[in-house]
Amino acid sequence: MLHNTRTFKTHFYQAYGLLCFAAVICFAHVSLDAQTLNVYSKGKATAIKASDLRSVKFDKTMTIQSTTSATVTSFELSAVDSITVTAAQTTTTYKGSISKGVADSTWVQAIVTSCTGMFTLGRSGRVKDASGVSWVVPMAVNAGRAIPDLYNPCSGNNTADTSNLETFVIDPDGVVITAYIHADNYFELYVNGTFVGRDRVPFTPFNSSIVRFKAKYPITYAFKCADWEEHLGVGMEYDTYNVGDAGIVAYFSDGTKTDETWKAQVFYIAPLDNPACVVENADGTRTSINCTSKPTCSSTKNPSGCYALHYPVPEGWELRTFDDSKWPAASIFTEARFSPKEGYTNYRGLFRDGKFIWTSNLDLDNFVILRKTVTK
Ligand SMILES: [Ca+2]
Ligand SMILES: [Ca+2]
Ligand SMILES: [Ca+2]
Repeated sequence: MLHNTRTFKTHFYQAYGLLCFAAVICFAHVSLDAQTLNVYSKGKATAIKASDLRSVKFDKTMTIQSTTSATVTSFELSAVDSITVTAAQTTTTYKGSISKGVADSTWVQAIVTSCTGMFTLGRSGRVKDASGVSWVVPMAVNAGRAIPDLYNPCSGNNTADTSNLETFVIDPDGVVITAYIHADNYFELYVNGTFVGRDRVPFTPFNSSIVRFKAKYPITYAFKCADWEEHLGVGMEYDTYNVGDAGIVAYFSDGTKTDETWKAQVFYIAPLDNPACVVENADGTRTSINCTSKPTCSSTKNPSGCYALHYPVPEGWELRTFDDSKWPAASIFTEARFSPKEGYTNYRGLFRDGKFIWTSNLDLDNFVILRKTVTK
């Protein structure tokens, strides 16, 4: 019997302990609904969902019968390297909500509607999670004031007249600050809880923005940002189903700049072959850093096989009083990785030493909020 089968490794005994073992192993006595039996044989892994298991029989072979079909899977015991039981990921495992496939409704979000350069119309979409709740992707947009472009390839260089730039008054007794912002692809800026404005171009071309406002210290900056997408709900773009990347750089004339002192939290992660790669921490933070940025659902151009994770935006995220102490620090990326376009490279002097920031995952984290409070 099995005890004498030396080819089984320690893993097996972990699995073995979970199973109701006899000549026929009956799973009715153990709750394996959320588990998967993995059999590793000759370097190849076979995964069987516990819910699909009818029986497992050991003789000289390991024979697995399915509940859903007449399928019988057999392994030569001498060729089995190990057996493990892993917890399968189900919707109930996550604080985030899981959707699968592309949006079931879409609408145009763009302000710019035509362009002679590289132009992709910005569309928004709605995807439903398993419980039927709708999520706007890549993020819900504030349809208010659009910030002037510093640079927009559609309309030519430097479309903002900085001498006549309007000053948006947030606090009448505050100081006047000018901000320069270059985002891949879209941002909204909130200062001291007030919506200052939004990026004119949600998707491409890659523009940059300039905005002047009056605000009083301590000043809380909050960017709501999206890596825009064409295949809405699955985080991919173009006919190639490319996984798009993101990032933002900004400099404020009071010396504030984007850097690692900002906080960054993700609210929409896609595309994923399996949401199990996303780590959710007890403090409510999460990271997709362990997830591949080249999922199979992308490389096989199969958006219907892609998953996404969505998280609700907490009340008051833009306010000075909002507690972001648990949020992860922003990650810094090199210029080569971020690959800024002319909206930045033609105006390096204005952006000074602002750094390229995002959450830890520039590829899969598509809706991100970045925050920083400056005290003077
Ligand atoms: Ca933009
Ligand atoms: Ca992306
Ligand atoms: Ca992008």
